Parts: sequence; structure tokens; C-alpha cells
Amino acid sequence: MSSTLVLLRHGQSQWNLENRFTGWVDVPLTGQGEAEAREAGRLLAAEGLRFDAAHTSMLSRAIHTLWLALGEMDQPWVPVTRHWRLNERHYGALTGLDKAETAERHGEDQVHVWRRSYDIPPPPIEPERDDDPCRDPRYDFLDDRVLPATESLKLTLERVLPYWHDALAPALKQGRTLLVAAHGNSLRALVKYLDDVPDDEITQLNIPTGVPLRYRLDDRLRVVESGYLGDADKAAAAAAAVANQAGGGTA
Ligand code: DG2
Repeated sequence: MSSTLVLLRHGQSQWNLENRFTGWVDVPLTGQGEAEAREAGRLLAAEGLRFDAAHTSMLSRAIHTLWLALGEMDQPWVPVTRHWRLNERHYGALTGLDKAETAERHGEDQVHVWRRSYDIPPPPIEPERDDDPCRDPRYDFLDDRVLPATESLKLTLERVLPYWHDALAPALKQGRTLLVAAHGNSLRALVKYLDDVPDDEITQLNIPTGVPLRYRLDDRLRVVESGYLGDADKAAAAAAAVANQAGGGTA
């Protein structure tokens, strides 16, 4: 039995616009981000996709993107699960900093390592910072020991994978069609896993905002085909723009 999984990074957020490291900080979509989410819905509708279920993080930019996309598809009834394991990677001490200024201060190579390396996390967020987003009451139900102070992509994948195995994979094995609206790095983690991308190649992967990435999977959840919906050149240009947020050309 084959199945379809669509991964959708949220539309442009306020801190994407301001070029700030965001991670677990709950920032809203911009007007452009809302338009990207609606356009994603139009692309999904044009493909005739009908979702059995949708999954998102506990962060508003992903949740609102999902609402807007499903609304545009006229499928607002699709059951939605929000889960902290789909949150963006925690950006540690970089949280809130300007990406380009951080590159000027620490060098583009160092910032590239923090943004895109597989297993090197940024420095942990300082314990005295009361703006650590993990302090938000929405996470009070969680054991403190699972709350990150920083995350590499590897740590993000280790946190996302239980959700894949418990919630996503079983439904896909039953042939369900799923939509996952999440974040640049929580989705990079899933793409790394699905496509079995080597550690040293995942550094080149950048996911654009608001462009649906469709996977067709076989009954063993192996990828049969995958690709962005809509204009491929536009998706590639948007991914390149993400790579360039801290300067330095290709990331
Ligand atoms: C961005 C990704 O996450 O940033 O945390 O700043 O997808 O929630 O906007 P998102 C952030 P980069 O890893 O691309 O710098």
C-alpha cells in the first residue's frame, strides 16, 4: 500500500523577516507568510490532495500556516495534532540574535556550522535568560529533562523520531495521506531520515517557507518519489535565500 506525506514549512515569520534566530520562540506569521500559507493550500488543492490527518508543532507560525492551508483547500475539518516534538530546533544562546550580525561577529563559517552542521549545536542558552522559550507555561506538562537548552540537527532528529515512529509511520503504513506543518530544521531532520541523507550532505539542504514538499512512500515507507509542488525554480530560489540569511552564498 502506498501513502502520501506532505511536509510544509510555515510561511515567513516576523523573525524570518527580521533575520533573527528563532528556534522555540513563538513569533507570528507576517502578511507575506500568511499569503505563502494560502498559496501552499492552493497548490495542494490543485493536486487533488485530501488529507486524513494533519500534524504540527506547538508554535503559532506552524499552526496558523496549517489552518490557512487547510482553509484554502476547503478541508478545515481535517483532524490536527499539535506536538512539541515537531517544534523548531532550539537555537540555544543564538536565540533572538540577528543572523547577519552574528556572522560578522563570529565569522560566516562558524555560523554555518551552527546553522547547518549535523551534530554541532550552538552554545546552550544562558540559564539566567528569562526569555528562554522553554520557560513558557505551555511546556509545564513536560518533564524538565526533555526540554532542550540548545539542539543540533542530530538532537532535533532524535527528538522528532519518536513522533515519526509513534504517530506518523503507523498511519502512513495504513495508506493514510498526512500533512505535517512544521519548521526549517524539524523538517530538515525528517528529510534527512526519509531520504537517508549523509551527515556531510545535509549541510546543503535548506527548506523554503510555505512550499509543500510531497513524498510518495511505498508500504515499507521507502521513498518512491518526492518534490516541491509548484514552480521548481521558485522553490530553489527561496531555498537559496534561506541559505544566504547569514551571508556566504551557498550554505
Ligand atoms: C528558523 C530556521 O526556523 O533558521 O529558527 O531561525 O523554520 O521556525 O523559521 P523557522 C529559525 P535557520 O536554521 O534557517 O537559520
